[in-house]
Amino acid sequence: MVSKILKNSIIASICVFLISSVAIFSMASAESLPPWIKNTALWYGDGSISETEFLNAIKFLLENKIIILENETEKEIVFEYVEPRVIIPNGNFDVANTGFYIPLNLEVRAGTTVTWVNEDSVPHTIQSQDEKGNIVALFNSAPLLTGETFLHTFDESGVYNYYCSLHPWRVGIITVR
Ligand SMILES: [Cu+2]
Repeated sequence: MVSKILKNSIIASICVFLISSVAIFSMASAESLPPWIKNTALWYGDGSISETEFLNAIKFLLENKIIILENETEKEIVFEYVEPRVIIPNGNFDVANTGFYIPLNLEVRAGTTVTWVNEDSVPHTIQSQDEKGNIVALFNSAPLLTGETFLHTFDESGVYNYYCSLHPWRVGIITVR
C-alpha cells in the first residue's frame, strides 16, 4: 500500500510529466488538443474538480491517442496509481436521471481492488449478477449510506455485471483483463 503522501507526490510528478508531454505534443499538432482539457486542468488546479475527474480526463486523452506517451512504462505508472473507483453519483436513485455509475464500465487488470463510492443522498447496494440478471454470490454489499464505500478484489479476468437491488434499473460492468 502506497502512503497518501507518496501517492500524491507520484501523481504530482505524473501531472508535471503529462503537462510537459501535452506542451510538446500540442506544438506538433495544436489543433488535436481539445479546448476542454485546458479548463479541466484549471479546474483541477483550483480544486473545482476531483483528482479522479482530472485523471479520467488524462486517461481519455491517452486512450484516444490525443496525447501519446513514448514510453509504455510511464503509461503503466499512470494507471498503477489511479485508485480504481466507481462513483455512484448524486441522483443515481432516480430512474429519470442520467445518474449512471461513473464509469459505467470500469476496466481493470486482474488482481485489482475496485472501490465503489456512494455519493448519492440515499443508500445503494452493489450486487453481482450473471448475464441473465440473477444475483450471484461473488460480491454483494450491504446498503451503502452516503459517503460509504465497498471494495472487491477481482482476481480473474472476465466481464462482471452488477446492479443495485434497491434501484434495479441501475446496472454496471467491471471488465477485468
Ligand atoms: Cu441504488
